[in-house]
Amino acid sequence: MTVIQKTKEDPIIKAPFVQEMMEATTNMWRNGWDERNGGNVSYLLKEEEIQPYLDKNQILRTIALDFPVVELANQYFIVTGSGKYFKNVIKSPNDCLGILCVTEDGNSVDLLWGLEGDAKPTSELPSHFMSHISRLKQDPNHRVIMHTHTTNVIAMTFTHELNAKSFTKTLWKMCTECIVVFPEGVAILPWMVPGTDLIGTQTAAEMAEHRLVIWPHHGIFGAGESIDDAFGLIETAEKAAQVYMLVNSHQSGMQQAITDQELIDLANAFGVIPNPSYI
Ligand code: 2HA
Ligand code: ZN
Repeated sequence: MTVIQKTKEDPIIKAPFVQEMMEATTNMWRNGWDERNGGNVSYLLKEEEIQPYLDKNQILRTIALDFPVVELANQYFIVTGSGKYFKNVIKSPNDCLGILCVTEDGNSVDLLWGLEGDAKPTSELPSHFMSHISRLKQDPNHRVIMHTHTTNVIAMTFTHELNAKSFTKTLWKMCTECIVVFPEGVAILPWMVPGTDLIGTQTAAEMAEHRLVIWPHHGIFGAGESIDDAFGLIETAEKAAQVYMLVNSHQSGMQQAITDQELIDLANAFGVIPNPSYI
């Protein structure tokens, strides 16, 4: 039996959460955000969601973590694989994606499906897991962490001051909807080596108060209650960054802008509370 036939026959490919991962990674790649093996997604699953497809006692292999996540013990996740190309997820989901269960002691994950050929979960698993822990403390409905190389957000980290307050205000002013979509604003980390526990703890610390954390000259982390929610948040910030880069590359520059008072009027009209340390 060839791998392609096996993929077609595997009923879990039709599961809504696998389809959502396939669709999201394809859209992210088509948006030009996830070149080569850039980007990673993790999605917290409920036991009843995986139960029709998998036996939780059928463990394919156990993968050790170098950072303990006992807070996530016995939780299920579907994740993208380390080194996998988002371009290829739709063709080979069982190669590029994996379903994991965090062990009771939080020191490893049991692989229940996918990541074929000894593949590993995303290199950014520390940042993902620590961010899930952080967001779940804020929002019991939290489910998704998404990291991607949003082109215009990256570009903006070269040309705009790297200050969370001023960066947020600029984004809010680039599209009317922004302050409604992310009233808490964005956080910005200093440049750091990716894939490390340090960038994970710092991302997670910022996730306590924001659902968007920018990694300068690299990309963005977004959190959400669903794939659509996390994706929608990231694409709203990316759209604002695109408008900023367009306006700033235009010879006439900015002729007029949304004022601070207009931002406050928007927040009042939509019933959101903008981050008081930003405005
Ligand atoms: O290669 O995006 O941050 C995957 C990444 C690392
Ligand atoms: Zn990255």
